[in-house]
Amino acid sequence: MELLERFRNGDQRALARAITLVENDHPDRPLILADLHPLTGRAHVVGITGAPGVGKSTLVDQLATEARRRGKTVGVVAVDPSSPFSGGAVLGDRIRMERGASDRGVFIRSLSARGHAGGISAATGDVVSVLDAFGFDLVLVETVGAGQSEVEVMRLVHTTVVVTIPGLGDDVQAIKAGILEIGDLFVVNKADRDGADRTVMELEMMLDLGEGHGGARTGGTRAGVPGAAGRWDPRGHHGVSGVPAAGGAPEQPGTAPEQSETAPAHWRPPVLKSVAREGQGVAEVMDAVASHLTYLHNSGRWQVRQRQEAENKLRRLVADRLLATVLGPAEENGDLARLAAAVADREQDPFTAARHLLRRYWPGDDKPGPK
Ligand SMILES: Nc1nc2c(ncn2[C@@H]2O[C@H](COP(=O)(O)OP(=O)(O)OP(=O)(O)O)[C@@H](O)[C@H]2O)c(=O)[nH]1
Ligand SMILES: [Mg+2]
Repeated sequence: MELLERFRNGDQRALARAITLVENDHPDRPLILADLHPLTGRAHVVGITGAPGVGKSTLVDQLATEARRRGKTVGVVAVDPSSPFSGGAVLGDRIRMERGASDRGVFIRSLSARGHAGGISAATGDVVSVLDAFGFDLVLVETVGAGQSEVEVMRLVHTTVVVTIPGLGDDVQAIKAGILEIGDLFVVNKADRDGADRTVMELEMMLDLGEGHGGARTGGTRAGVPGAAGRWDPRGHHGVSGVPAAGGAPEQPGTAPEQSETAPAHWRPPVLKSVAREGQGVAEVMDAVASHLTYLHNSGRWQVRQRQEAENKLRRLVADRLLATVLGPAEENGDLARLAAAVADREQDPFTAARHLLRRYWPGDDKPGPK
């Protein structure tokens, strides 16, 4: 395919086109993703999430700039729920106007949160894969927290940055409710406002309380805080359970930062302050993001995660295929609607109706037996 050839040669217009095809579920989508698969698995994918207006886009913008300063190329995906009418291209245009057009090491894409057949997380995952395949060192994913779909989007990433602002007592409660588990690092942005230190303290306390419960994605107790001055907390050096200790070489050449001998086998999310609008604290956030990547490699979590993601993908593909095989024809010839009506009218129970559909539409001779 000519498009993929241009893609592999680093043509950003081919990249944009590939994303559009994949995002819109074009018939070539499986072909494109299959073809690009060998090129994926190298980017460090970082999610930036938090309540509306806390400064995520500003921070993403600054992080992208900082990454470029460090010689890394950056792809950005913004899942933008606030522009349902325009399809959410606002942020991309803004950043592109500010710097993107002249810098080939940055690429920004907005995704509308609506209108994706397989759901926003699947669409985001595909776009992340395409950016990964294109060769960006860092892929930043901005999404508004903390609904279920955002949590799903955050499962796609290696490192989740949760952004909050001072004085949001309720926000801290919201964080406690769900986001605490998925945050690999916390940023109190708008630290130019009163109460930033207090919010940092509250978050630290909650993280200390949560220690021992383990994180949803890190999967172990969280200890080993990279302190404010970048030192590793000695708590990070005690016993490890179930995870190979530090020292393993990174699986993915070219993306890991300098391997640190002292990187902990446990990760306790650091809490940092920033004034994203002024660029303050951004380098420290970038350092923490890089430290987390080192931790993922050294602890063996990177590889575990890659396999998990591959398994999830396989499960989803098989499930989608089976659903389409069984329900596609049933939908077309009205069987599904007819049976649904029968169930709704209490003429038939849903179990019998489901068995009927499976017997009739399951491919091959090995029809599923009665259960
Ligand atoms: N005072 C102050 N304002 C900031 C800071 N960072 C961002 N802002 C402002 O906060 C507002 C929201 O910033 P965005 O970056 O658009 O926030 P967001 O979280 O991406 O917003 P949504 O995508 O709509 O959820 C803008 O007016 C920014 O200029 C900061 O550090 N201090
Ligand atoms: Mg934003």
